[in-house]
Amino acid sequence: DKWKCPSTQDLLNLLRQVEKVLAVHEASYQQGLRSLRKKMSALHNSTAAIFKTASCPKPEPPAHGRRLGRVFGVGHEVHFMCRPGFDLIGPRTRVCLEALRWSGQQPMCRRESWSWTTVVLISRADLRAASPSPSSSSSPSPSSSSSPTSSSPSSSVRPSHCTHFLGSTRCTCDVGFTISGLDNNICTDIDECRLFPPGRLCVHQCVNTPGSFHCFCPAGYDLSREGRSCTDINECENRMHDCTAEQACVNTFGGFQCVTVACPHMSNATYIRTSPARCERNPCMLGDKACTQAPNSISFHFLSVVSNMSAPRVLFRVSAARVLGDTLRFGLAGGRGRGHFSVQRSGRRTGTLLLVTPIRGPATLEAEVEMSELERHNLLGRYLTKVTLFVSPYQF
Ligand SMILES: [Ca+2]
Repeated sequence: DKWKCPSTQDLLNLLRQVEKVLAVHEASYQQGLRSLRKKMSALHNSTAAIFKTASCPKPEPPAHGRRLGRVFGVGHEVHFMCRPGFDLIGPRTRVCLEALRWSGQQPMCRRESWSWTTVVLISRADLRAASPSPSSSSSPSPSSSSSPTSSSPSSSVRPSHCTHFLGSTRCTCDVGFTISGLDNNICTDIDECRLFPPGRLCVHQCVNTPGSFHCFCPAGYDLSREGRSCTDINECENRMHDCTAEQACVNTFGGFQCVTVACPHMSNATYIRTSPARCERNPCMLGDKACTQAPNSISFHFLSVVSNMSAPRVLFRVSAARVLGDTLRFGLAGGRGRGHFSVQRSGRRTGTLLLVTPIRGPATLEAEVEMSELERHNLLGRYLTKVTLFVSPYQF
């Protein structure tokens, strides 16, 4: 009786144990499923929320103008225009950025200058007719008087606040206004834009407003937080560019450029792209001298600078990673606008591309820096670096 038959009781116990284990597994499986469902639904809700709110706040139309465009989603544009007789100051188009704010700044409509002057003259005449003559009251207690406010807050003429005390009168004006030269009762707007030399108050454009002023930036810039200088918008990072998949987007001051890196086609040598901005020569046939004298590699670099940068200044450095020969030579091989550049050695293995004269933008210049390696006056290799310089139309 080596094989003892298990008793019914033993079998029942075993079955119960198996049942228990299964029940535990089932419970934990159910719990896992529940938590997975919960996570899925949370994820679904949050993505739905993102898609629902992925739009910029509704942009207001400027006073005396209108806004075109009703879709405020990311990447969409709105356009602005002014009523006849008004000039648009600021950007004509704004794009909803991924940060859920509009590019550029809110534009305004300014009355064309001739009609602006007319309005100022009329309101000044109205005020003079309405304002009482300076009182010569000898009342010992100070009394205040303000001219009737026929002027709106947007008027460039306002009544002064005068205090009469013991026969003398002191008149003050609101901030941004000054006593008019003719009449103590009238305050005229200070034109801050004329008070300061161009570029001092606002880096780009200054527009005088009654009691204040406003700075505007050209398209491609945002007004900075302090309200006077302009910050370039990075169109490449904000996906505001229209470069194709084969092109690279290069951010520039005031815009962007779509660039294509194409390897040269030469009769004596062939090239292959080894990285987004580098081409290398395919191996030459033995004894093919024309091929071995063609550049071993061509690298492409794109630089963005502002207009009228002071010179001389270093733009770019070219270094040899490893040197096989006994001599390295650096030189300017070619490119558009050669007169602006020079190449100097700045170390045993390094050459420097210098800007030698300032460049007034907008302009696109190219410089080709060549590094050649020699061993006992025999050419071992040539390495070309093509530098493209995008010069902004502005000095910021
Ligand atoms: Ca830009």
